[in-house]
Amino acid sequence: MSGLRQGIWSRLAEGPGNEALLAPDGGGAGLAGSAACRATRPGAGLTLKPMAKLPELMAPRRRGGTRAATPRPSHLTCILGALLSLACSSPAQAPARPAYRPVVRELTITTVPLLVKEMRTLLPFLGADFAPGGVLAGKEVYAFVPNHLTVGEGDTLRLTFYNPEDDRHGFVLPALAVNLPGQSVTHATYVATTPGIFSFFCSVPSHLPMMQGQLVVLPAEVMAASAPSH
Ligand SMILES: [Cu+2]
Repeated sequence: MSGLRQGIWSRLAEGPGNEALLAPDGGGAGLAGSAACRATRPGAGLTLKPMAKLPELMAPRRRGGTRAATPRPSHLTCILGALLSLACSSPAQAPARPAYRPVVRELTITTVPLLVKEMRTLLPFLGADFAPGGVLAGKEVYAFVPNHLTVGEGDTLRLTFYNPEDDRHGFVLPALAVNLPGQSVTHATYVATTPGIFSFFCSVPSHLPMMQGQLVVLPAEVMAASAPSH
């Protein structure tokens, strides 16, 4: 045993009752120096005890011997103490994020022709599609661009609609209906008071079901949780 190690053993063995922590069969030596383990033994100070006791302490415990009668700290007590110490030293919980503050969002939506009758010269197959019995009979394909909007609960949406071609459209949301004349720019305001997923669509029947989209209104709690923490 090195001099340093011997010195450590000597100091740890000196306290009354500390021999239990150092006993080879006790397994408590690893915890002997921890604050948690010391906390389970109030008064177990480092008062002097002759070094001559050490061989006796390190000797195998006799079956039914006197060492069994010596009060010993429970290993479970030491472990629980160590865990308690770790829990007490863990950092405090992060402060709660501030509540979401609704914002004003400027959103621009353009109505775009995708497959319309005016394209039959450019795309000859459309002649068959728009003919009676064709897959687009009585319809034309337009789109709102963008057709998916995501906002926060309580946000105010300042909507600007561009309709560059000569057909009329209409933008319909719950509690909102906006007429979009041909070759016009139209403004509207909408307050997203209710969280959820809401479909919007064109009010012209021949443009359905193609011309539609979704407005996603995220709950204020979700918006607060996704906001930067600084
Ligand atoms: Cu339309």
